Amino acid sequence: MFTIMDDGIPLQAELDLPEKAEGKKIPVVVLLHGFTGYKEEPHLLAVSRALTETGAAVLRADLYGHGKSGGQFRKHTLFKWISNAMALVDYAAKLDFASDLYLCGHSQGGLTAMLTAAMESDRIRGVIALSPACMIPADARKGSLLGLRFDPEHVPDYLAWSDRKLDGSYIRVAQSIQVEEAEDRYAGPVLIVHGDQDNAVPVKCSMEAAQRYRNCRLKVISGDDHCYAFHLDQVTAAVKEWAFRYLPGTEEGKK
Ligand code: FER
Repeated sequence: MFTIMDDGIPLQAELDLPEKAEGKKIPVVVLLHGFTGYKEEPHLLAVSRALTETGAAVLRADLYGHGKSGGQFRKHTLFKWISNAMALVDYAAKLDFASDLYLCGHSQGGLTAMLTAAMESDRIRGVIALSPACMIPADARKGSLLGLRFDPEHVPDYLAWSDRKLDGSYIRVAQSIQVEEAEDRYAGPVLIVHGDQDNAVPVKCSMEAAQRYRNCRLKVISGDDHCYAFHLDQVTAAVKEWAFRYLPGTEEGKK
């Protein structure tokens, strides 16, 4: 583990490398976890392994207020996560072995990857969004997050949910985000993977996003949930297949 700083906030990170890098330039994928997630979640490790097996490097990090990184959970926002993602992309771009850069994220991290790719469309060559939580901004505008109702025009100081709190700033930031605009601004290739039994983020969100993107492949995993408890092998197979096609230098069957 090592530290990447983002404007005074330490982000704890790991770099996963292919077994044989052979001193050549390889693609680097920045991998983002979801809400309450962390960089060692099993589905993230599986996706990272799938990518390194194709010959890419993966930079995984705990984002603001999560895992071992700095910041308080209750004070995290999508703006802070976008800033973190941009800092991670900056770090990846400076790696001496880096060729092309990619963003991958799960759920709220998938949404963050989509939003950041739109801002960095000149240097992000592709996006892998795993069960992306695209509905968060619209839900925040409707006054419904985490199964809680609130007045969207009089944002509460915080939402209390389970034994945690989430400040109103999370809601205010989410309300300001236009996901469709980000989808329209990104012309590179996108892979979206989503289980059709996901109770946290409806698969319909990904169907809409896939329609809107100019160049998107949607892989719906039949019978799977938000973190792929049932068919993680199908997720990693979809990621590998897409990587062979869109990450230069990756190879089928490469270890
Ligand atoms: C919500 C539904 C899903 C929400 C967040 C999520 C903050 C994120 C899920 C994830 O990242 O896994 O209402 O509100």
